[in-house]
Amino acid sequence: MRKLAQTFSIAATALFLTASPTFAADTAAALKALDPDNDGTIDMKEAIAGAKKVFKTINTDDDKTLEADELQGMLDAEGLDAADPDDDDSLDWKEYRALVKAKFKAANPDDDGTIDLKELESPAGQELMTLIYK
Ligand SMILES: [Ca+2]
Ligand SMILES: [Ca+2]
Ligand SMILES: [Ca+2]
Ligand SMILES: [Ca+2]
Repeated sequence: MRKLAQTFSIAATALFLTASPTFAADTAAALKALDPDNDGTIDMKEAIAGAKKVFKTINTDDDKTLEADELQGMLDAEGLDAADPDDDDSLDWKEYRALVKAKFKAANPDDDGTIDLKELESPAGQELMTLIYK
C-alpha cells in the first residue's frame, strides 16, 4: 500500500513536470486554489496553509520529516542541504515552513505582503509554488 502511494506520487510529479510548458495557465489555477479569500493574491497565511497540505501529501511514509525521495522534483540535494540547518538530511515542518517563508520573501520584491499572479509567474514565484501547491 505504501509502495503504491509512493509510485503514485512519483507519477504525479512526472505529470507535473510534463505539464510545465503550459505553466501560465497552471500558475493561474494554483493562485486560485491558494487564494480562499479570493482577493487575487496569496498572503503568507495562505502560503503556509498551502505548504501544510503539500507537506502532508508528499510525506508518503507518514513520519515527521520530508526525505530526499519525498522532495524529488521540488528540491535538489543542494536545496535540501541549504534548508536543513540541523543537517539530518530531512526537513521537519519547522524547516519546511522557514523555507516557504524565505521563498515567499524572494518572490515578493515589492514587499507588499502578498504574491500576485505576476510575482507567482516569476522564477522565484515558481519555486515558491512547487512548495505550496500540488
Ligand atoms: Ca488571498
Ligand atoms: Ca517522510
Ligand atoms: Ca532537518
Ligand atoms: Ca507582492
